[in-house]
Amino acid sequence: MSETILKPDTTFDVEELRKEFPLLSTEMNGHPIVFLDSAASSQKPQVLIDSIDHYYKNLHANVHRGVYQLSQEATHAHEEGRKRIQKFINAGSDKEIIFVRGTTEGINLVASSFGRKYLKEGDEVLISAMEHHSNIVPWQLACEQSGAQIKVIPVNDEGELIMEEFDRLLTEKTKIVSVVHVSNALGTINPVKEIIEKAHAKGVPVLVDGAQSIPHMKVDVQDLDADFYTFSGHKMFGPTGIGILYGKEKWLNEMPPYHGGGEMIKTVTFEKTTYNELPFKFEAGTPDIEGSIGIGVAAEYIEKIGQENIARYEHELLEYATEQLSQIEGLRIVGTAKNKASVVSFLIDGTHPYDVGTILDKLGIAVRTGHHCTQPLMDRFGIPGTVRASFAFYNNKADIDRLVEGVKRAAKMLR
Ligand code: 7TS
Repeated sequence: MSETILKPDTTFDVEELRKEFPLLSTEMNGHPIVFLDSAASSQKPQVLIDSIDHYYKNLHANVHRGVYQLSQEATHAHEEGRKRIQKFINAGSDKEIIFVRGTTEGINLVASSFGRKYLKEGDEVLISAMEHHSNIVPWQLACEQSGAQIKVIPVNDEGELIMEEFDRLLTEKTKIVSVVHVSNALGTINPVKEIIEKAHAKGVPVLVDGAQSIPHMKVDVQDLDADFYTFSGHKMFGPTGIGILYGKEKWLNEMPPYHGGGEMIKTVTFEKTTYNELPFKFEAGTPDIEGSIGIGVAAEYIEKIGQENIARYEHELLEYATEQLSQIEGLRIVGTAKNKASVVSFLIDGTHPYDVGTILDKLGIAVRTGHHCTQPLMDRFGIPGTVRASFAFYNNKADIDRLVEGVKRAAKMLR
């Protein structure tokens, strides 16, 4: 195993941490797995697996409705998960933490509910050219219904937002800005604090897609002053099927419900329904209880390792990977922003990303290939897609060395 890249003045020991992720000791196609697709979904630590096991063996009952002790205990664990997330992102109140299925549902909720209340013909929704499809299509649906229009902040050749264009596009027609914090395809870290400040100066709220930022850096929603911030459990070492929509209380109180059903009501008659208070107004139906517990466990796990440690270590991995991959003849990195998270997207002259990914798979190396659900961004760069290696704190230098060897081999075979 390679030595830890981090300086010895931290308690972070990557080799020890790796042992906490059972899947990292398995094989793929007869080779010890090199997992470089954490941007799609991260692997899971034993502590999370144990918490889910414990929940189903000891705690399971439906929440918010039983007078009996077991249901009250399940409710307590579920609400504890919410409080852990409130603390994790420093939200002002746990009423502002809505459990959703993931980032996709978080954005759909805002686009649908905010859209119904506030968007009308002639209004504009400002997004960026590097959005994931899940931050494009929900707004297209909202615009179709309201007659509003989408405007797009362009990116430069390095894959950074052109902020002068943002300034120009932010007008009195803009009703909401919805931007990604960290690009899943390029790794660019966007200046969301500056975006929020400028939007607020014109009275415009901002939704931030935090799917790729939450696993890699400290996020403080009050410091950012974000109106909405959304992310997925499965990308932050937590379970699938759960995510968070943070929203400022004042917006969530004004916005109409998204889904209708049990839990989200106060009283129902055939003539009229009154809605429950926050956060339940936006949580119709039996929630993902294992998920709410699990995402809280995952958040505490990240805090225990320390987001500063994670960010610093991953930055070193990114620099090492960038340097090593750049030496391969004919390899071009797509996305060279100054401020980047641990994603390296690349192309090799004369090869197709899919073929490179297939050869890497045979060598036990998991990377993502394709458009990464960012087709408009790929169009901007005039490419069909890339090979993408994305790192988490459980990756090490040895993983990158195996990637570099694999890419060299693929290049040789395909050219
Ligand atoms: N936003 C960003 C920036 C993402 O990277 C993703 C998923 C989503 C939204 C949607 O998240 P979900 O959990 O609701 O599916 N990104 C990726 C990826 O890069 N490869 O697979 C999924």
